[in-house]
Amino acid sequence: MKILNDKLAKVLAAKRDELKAIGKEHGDKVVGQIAVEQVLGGARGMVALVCDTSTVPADKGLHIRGIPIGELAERLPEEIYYLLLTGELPDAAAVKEINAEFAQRNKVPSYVFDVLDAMPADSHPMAMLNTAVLVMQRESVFAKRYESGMPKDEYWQAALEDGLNLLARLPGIAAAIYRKRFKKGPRIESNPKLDWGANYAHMLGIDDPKGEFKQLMRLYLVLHCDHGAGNVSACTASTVGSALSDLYYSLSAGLNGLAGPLHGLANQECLKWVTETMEKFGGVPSVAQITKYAEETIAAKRVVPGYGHAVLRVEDPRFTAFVKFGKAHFPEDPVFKTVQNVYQAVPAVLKQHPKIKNPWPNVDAASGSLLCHYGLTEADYYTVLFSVSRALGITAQAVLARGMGLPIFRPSDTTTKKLREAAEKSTTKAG
Ligand code: CMX
Repeated sequence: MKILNDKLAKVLAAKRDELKAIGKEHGDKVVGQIAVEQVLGGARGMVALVCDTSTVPADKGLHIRGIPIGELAERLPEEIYYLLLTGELPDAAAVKEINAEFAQRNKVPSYVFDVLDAMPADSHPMAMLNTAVLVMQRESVFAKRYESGMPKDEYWQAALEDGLNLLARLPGIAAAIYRKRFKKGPRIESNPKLDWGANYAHMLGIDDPKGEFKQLMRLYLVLHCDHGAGNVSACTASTVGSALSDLYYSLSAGLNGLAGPLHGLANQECLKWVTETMEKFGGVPSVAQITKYAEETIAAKRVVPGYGHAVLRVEDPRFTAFVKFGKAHFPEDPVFKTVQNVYQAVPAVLKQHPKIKNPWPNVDAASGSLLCHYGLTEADYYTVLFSVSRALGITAQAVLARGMGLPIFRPSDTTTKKLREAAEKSTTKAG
């Protein structure tokens, strides 16, 4: 891992100096204000985290290290991992090194499969994945080295070891969960000749004569890799990691957050909503029929999954990239056509409700239709795919956080009474 280690050592040393200098020169300066509605509104818009891996401008969507995600859609997930960590795209030698590391580290301890076998057969695939990650905690290099007195400036190297081991094993674990949970037959051995995404596709066992499903998996793993630090899964993982809990604890914690229907589970909910409309109307529903169904969903005080976002105020570029893939490969697929009709119908419905700040599709609105086309129809599994990808960002953020020496996370709280008193005293309005 020489190339990546050497590069990171340089990048992180510079980053530590930069952060120290900012803190020393400007530590007492004010960079924002907090309105009462933010305190009551899930800390929306409060800047309290430092994250260099990616940004999500509300009017543009995900950028990885300054590069719009749409421009990275043809890249391999391994390249994106290097980019997330170092800020630069890798050359061929660096990609080869990461692939070799993944291939060398990918053996899943057999007790992981014993634990999965012992779980109830109807366990949610996300509960299975997060249990598998957590049960491997005894493998943590960080935890072992911490116990034997590791100095602070080596934390990032130990976190990188844990990150690489986890990323190497996750596809095999995730594929095994798919095959076990949905009775697809025995586990499929990994193929060391394949890249990370293609190997995951191979181990899932989806029939793929033209290699298109492998192509989709690479795209899927790139598009979901990271989304800043404020989202539930990244924020949870970094909070847990800030206590120096190792990546097995922190990744599992973050992915438990991803398993919520307002976050990563929305891809499962979205496909279910789309197929519900198809069942209700007996085929590909018209825009008018979907409009009515969306209105009924909102009237029943439910959300339309795959639409809206806490930060974005435009169509999610990851949705755009998925739709481009569908149009190029199977424009006539009925589920895909329904997703496009949903896109024609739903924003107009959501715009009727001024409280909904973003009527546009997010990443989860189209992905299920593409997976379905290739036979991966089990929607309950979709958040596991999302998780394997998001592990790239979460583990990269952890390496950087340890390398930058970020402190334990400890925001402050207030009581309802004190909030009211402070608000009544304040004469300043946000803006
Ligand atoms: N359908 C119906 N109502 C919606 C909605 C949607 N798609 N999006 C937002 N709203 C509602 C909210 O539930 C909220 O209602 P209440 O005031 O009654 O609680 C109101 O509009 C205001 O919400 P907002 O400020 O626009 O959005 P939030 O930042 O509170 O929430 C999100 C963002 C994503 C949770 C929300 O848009 C949503 O629930 N969308 C559907 C679920 C989904 O697709 N989640 C995946 C997001 C991407 C990801 O993290 O993976």
